Amino acid sequence: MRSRRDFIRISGLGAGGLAISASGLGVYKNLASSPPQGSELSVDTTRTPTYCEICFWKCAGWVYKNEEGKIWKVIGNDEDQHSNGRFCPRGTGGPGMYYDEDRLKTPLIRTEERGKQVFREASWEEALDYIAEKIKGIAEEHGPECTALLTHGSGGKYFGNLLKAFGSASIAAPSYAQCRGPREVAYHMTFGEGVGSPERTDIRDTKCLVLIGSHLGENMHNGQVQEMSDAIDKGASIITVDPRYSIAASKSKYWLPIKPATDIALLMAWIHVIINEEWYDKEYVEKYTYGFDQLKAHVQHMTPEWAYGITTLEPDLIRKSAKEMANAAPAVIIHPGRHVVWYGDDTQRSRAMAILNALLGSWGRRGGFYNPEKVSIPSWPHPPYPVPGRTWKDAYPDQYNLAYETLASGICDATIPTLSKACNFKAWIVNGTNLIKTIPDTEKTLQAIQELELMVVIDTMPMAITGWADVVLPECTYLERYDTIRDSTHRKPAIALRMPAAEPMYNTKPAYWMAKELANRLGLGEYFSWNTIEEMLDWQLKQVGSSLEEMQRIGVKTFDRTYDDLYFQKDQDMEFYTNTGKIELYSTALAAEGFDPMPKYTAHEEPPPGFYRLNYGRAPSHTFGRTANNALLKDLMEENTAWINPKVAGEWGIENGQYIWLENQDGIRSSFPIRARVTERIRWDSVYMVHGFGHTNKKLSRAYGKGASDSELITKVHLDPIMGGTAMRGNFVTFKFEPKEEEAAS
Ligand SMILES: Nc1nc2c(c(=O)[nH]1)N[C@H]1C(S)=C(S)[C@@H](COP(=O)(O)OP(=O)(O)OC[C@H]3O[C@@H](n4cnc5c(=O)[nH]c(N)nc54)[C@H](O)[C@@H]3O)O[C@H]1N2
Ligand SMILES: Nc1nc2c(c(=O)[nH]1)N[C@H]1C(S)=C(S)[C@@H](COP(=O)(O)OP(=O)(O)OC[C@H]3O[C@@H](n4cnc5c(=O)[nH]c(N)nc54)[C@H](O)[C@@H]3O)O[C@H]1N2
Ligand code: SF4
Ligand SMILES: [Mo]
Repeated sequence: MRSRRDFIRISGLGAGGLAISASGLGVYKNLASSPPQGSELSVDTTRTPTYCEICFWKCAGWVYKNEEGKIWKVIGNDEDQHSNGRFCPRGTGGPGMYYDEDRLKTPLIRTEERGKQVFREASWEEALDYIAEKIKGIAEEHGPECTALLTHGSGGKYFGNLLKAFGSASIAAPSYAQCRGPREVAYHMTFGEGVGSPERTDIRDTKCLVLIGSHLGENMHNGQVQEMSDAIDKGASIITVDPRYSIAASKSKYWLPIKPATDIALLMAWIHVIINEEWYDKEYVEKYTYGFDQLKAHVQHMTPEWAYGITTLEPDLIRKSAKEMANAAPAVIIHPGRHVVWYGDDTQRSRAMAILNALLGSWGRRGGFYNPEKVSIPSWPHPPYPVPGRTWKDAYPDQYNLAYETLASGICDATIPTLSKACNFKAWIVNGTNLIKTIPDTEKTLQAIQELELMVVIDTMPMAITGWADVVLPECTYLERYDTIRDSTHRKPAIALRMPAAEPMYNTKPAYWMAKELANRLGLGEYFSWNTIEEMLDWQLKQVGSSLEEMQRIGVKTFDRTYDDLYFQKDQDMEFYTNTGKIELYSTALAAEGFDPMPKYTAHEEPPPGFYRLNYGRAPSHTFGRTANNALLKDLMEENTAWINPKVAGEWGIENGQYIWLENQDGIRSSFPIRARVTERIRWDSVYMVHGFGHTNKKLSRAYGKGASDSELITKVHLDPIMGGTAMRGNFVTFKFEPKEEEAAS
């Protein structure tokens, strides 16, 4: 077994720099101090607290400045459960976002047709007046419900307050229908509760971690990766199911190189073995679950031999890995994954994973899933919100009744007028989400945008989405602003403060300021009745026994748990928030909605001849497309590559390192070439690439044209009938050796 140091070092080293390693990908790099360069001797010892916005793990840290008062580096806060005092490579590179000279610098108003990227600079006064007038007009004509908010990131809370005050409840984040939605629904159906973020997985104390796709180590969610490497050090075994030899696979006792799109067959065969061999937790199943007999009958034909024919995994490997889990139970985790929108039957795949956890008794047990707790921060008092006449859901009267959150793609689709859509949107406020690259089927997203009377985009960088905006509002970076208090769940309830380490550069402003200014212009000032953000935060913090002054000093405050209920107590009687009050192996809610109450395997489309399944994922040093232009992180990885199996590369005559173009089943060719990485680490039937490259906005001087975009190639979307998740892995690519003619000519 490899040591922890071999696995990954997420380090909170002091001055001078940070060693980053993500073994397996060869990302070894010394991130020197952030620009402007500062030496250890010239450190200003004052530090201000923040939490990181480079991804959504929200690690809390400290920002240090150099003696000229310039932001120098960000390191983890030792008190923080998300980071344990150590930032990941991306978080350490955060100052690169602040110093990026390509940032949006002033409000912009579009002067030509959409997509042409011709804007004029405007004052804040003018831009905000313009938006308020437009939105008022749209509300008068179509109702306030026709404005939607699409948001990902901290400032969304303020725009959410604005929108609800205005009379619309259509507020969506792409982290639901494009990410973790199916798993949340599946866990609700099974345990009556979702998984949440950070995930409630007790990886620290697990004896067996089963990763279905989840590529921890490349998926660099900080505390989780640290816990995984600690668990490995303590002897935990890892089982990875992945068609690609991921970093996690390289640390695994069992790697199951599954044929893509067949996971449900494997999961059902595992369930079969665990039930038939009587390896399940009998007491737990008896006491807490509903539907065991139906499940047992349901899986009888789903033998490892049956699954072998589907998954290409040897029956013996299926049995041995099932035994490994059973031996570790209840300290075993079938990891629920996070980006689970794969093939359209994703809620059911997530259900199969949840059922396995239930059979092994890991929910509510040490080394399985813990019961998280949070501090609830009260909202600043405001009048009640008006009740909207309709919402996005009215566009889908008989669908997605089990979706608990709004679907970003649902809003997008409902914006395109068709007879069946009862809530057409006329205005979008888009905050911190690059929808063009984020929602699959870009053509459709653009069609929806063309239907809008107004699209306001709040961003820090000129991205694909800002090019389509009517008004662009430049937000200052997370290092230059106060924000909502982080109150996410964890083993212990805790809060974290973000405050500005420096004045906003250029003519940029924080989201809370923009939302309040817009509220004033829309006659909604009473929903933002605080005078200063400091006044509001101090009031909120005092309600939970802290203060702004205290949080400015300590950054993170951890509280004791209310009850000793991190895990179930022995023989404890439990009631779960499901229809039966039990953990539902047989889902009564799914049955009531007309869906299969227990998961079934159904075959998915195979690649046509000469095509390969398009597979994509994360790189340790980047977050989606938001870091590609970051001067510090670009050095760690400047472009993505297309992983191609040597057998396939040989057939096509593709050399390692050669630039090629990918073209999908619908004839869409990547705008830019991508370098081939010929490697045994990918199955012959798939091609793998990291998401977030191939930027098309020329204003991104470092990222423009570097690598290819998976989003462009994801034109076919399979909707999860249960909750509307947009599955992205049913696309196929082939290889081309020149750009499309029109691009070649230009
Ligand atoms: N560094 C970094 N870390 C991140 C992020 C980031 O941008 N950068 N983003 C964060 C976010 S928001 C999310 S949602 C998570 C996503 O991270 P995960 O939830 O871990 O991602 P997935 O897309 O589920 O998994 C990708 C893996 O699935 C494998 N795979 C592809 N097809 C199949 C299949 O049919 N079966 C199986 N078993 N495996 C398959 C791929 O080879 C790849 O290794 O990462 C988070 N962490
Ligand atoms: N093809 C494809 N599509 C995917 C995925 C994939 O792997 N492949 N992953 C899916 C997943 S798991 C998720 S969670 C979503 C993520 O989807 P998004 O959150 O849309 O991801 P990003 O591309 O990082 O876009 C974030 C935008 O916010 C901006 N931004 C960064 N910081 C700030 C800030 O402080 N304030 C403001 N106002 N803006 C800021 C960035 O410049 C960028 O334009 O994408 C989903 N879509
Ligand atoms: S995991 Fe890394 S990028 Fe994400 S919040 Fe933590 S330090 Fe920032
Ligand atoms: Mo995500």
